[in-house]
Amino acid sequence: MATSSPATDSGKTYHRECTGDALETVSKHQDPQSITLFGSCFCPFVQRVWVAFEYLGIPYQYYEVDPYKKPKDLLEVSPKGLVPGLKLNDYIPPKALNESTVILEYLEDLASNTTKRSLLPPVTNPYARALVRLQADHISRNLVPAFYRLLQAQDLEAQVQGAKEYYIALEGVVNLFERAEEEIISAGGVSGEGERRALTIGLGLWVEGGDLGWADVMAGPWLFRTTNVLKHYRGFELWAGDKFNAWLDRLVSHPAFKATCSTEDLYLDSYERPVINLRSRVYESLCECRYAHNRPNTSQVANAINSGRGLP
Ligand SMILES: N[C@@H](CCC(=O)N[C@@H](CS)C(=O)NCC(=O)O)C(=O)O
Repeated sequence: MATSSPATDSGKTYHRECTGDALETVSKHQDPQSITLFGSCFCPFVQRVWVAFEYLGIPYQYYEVDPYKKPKDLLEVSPKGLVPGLKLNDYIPPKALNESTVILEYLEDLASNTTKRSLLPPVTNPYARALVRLQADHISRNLVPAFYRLLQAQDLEAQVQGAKEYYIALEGVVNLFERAEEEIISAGGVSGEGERRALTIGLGLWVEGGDLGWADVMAGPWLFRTTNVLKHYRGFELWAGDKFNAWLDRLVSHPAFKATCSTEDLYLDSYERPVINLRSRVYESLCECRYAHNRPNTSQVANAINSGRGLP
């Protein structure tokens, strides 16, 4: 369950370069391509998009940026200076896209015309697609904000409450996965293995024998950070359900996901700054001050959660 944060700030800060498997992937994606992915090694919103590039087989050049410094080339592709951003180099002049969920939709459309891969159930099964979108909606509106509320909760009471809310959000994901499996596969009177396999398409790794799906990509980066960042800073343990754990194992070891993962230290170091520093009221007022002067290196996500606003 929740515990309070480590008492001291060791001064670690976010990394500016990937490590481990992610670094290897970056090194394979340095040549110019039609699409440049503006990413940051620690960012879960970037990881979402990055996993989709890998899974859908869309060529890209990876370009590491520091979103807290707001370099000009990042602002050109993402008006708020948030990562991820895409630069679409085939247009003259180049065009741009931002917002992880919009980018995901774009990549899905692109792949349907090129690599023919997809993270969603086929268009011939609109109800299955809608159920997957319900999962994605819950992940965006409940799971991701609950993750940050727990991570940024400072006193023990708020952390316990945050942990409860995060469990409830996780349970909501599981219920929606179960619903899709039940309604699309189990209740359909499936006659053979071939039909079962066809129906699992796009339902994601929750279903045994399934492949990576839309909701896996939407939630995966935060689930992964639950196993390292939330565990380390909040003592948060995921419940021991066999099916849940088997799903999570399949997800974090899926080649497209693994290819985008840095080593654990990168995530622990990168989240120390908001987590520990926000404990101190003195630092909180400094943060406010930086924000008011619109200086970089104040997280828009952290500010939104602190003030109860929706995520940027
Ligand atoms: N809604 C955005 C959120 C992206 C986001 O918040 N990215 C963070 C890094 S994880 C960022 O760029 N932060 C810079 C800042 O807060 O100024 C999306 O889904 O793409």
